[in-house]
Amino acid sequence: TQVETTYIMIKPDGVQRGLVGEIITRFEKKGFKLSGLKLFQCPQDLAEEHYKDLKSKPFFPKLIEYITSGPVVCMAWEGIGVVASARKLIGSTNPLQAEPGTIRGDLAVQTGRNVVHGSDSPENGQREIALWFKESEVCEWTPAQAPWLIE
Ligand code: DAT
Ligand code: MG
Repeated sequence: TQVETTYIMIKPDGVQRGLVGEIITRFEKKGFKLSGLKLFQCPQDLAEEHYKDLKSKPFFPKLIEYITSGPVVCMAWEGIGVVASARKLIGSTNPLQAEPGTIRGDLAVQTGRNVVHGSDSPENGQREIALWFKESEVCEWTPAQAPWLIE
């Protein structure tokens, strides 16, 4: 399994509900490395670009309205197999179907208010990080704990 980077975003409901620390903690505790982090008010055109694959869906206008309705927390997380692992930590799209122990399973009830986004492939991880971050906003660093996580 490769070292990858994924784009994780705490959606406006997660920020409004005071879940920022709780959500970041889950990725930190797992052992992934934070390489980008900011609070950000997403403009309409960026939201549409991010979700461009869903443009034809009936819920698209509401999705864009939701994502732009307040600040989001943008994050880049790096690690071995982080893309698929983060999707497991996040849980199913519909929070009522998400397993207990996952972020959505523990913290949300509705698909339209599912508190967090995670990239669905390493390619989309790269694409989304380039979309949401300037190059200078992503840091290259080595956590002190690295040798205690990866042999
Ligand atoms: P995920 O966020 O789990 O990757 P997705 O990429 O299929 O799910 O959809 C992106 C977001 O769009 C999702 O988090 C919530 C919204 N969405 C998806 N399916 C929906 C539906 N059937 N009704 C309302 N919103 C939906
Ligand atoms: Mg998706």
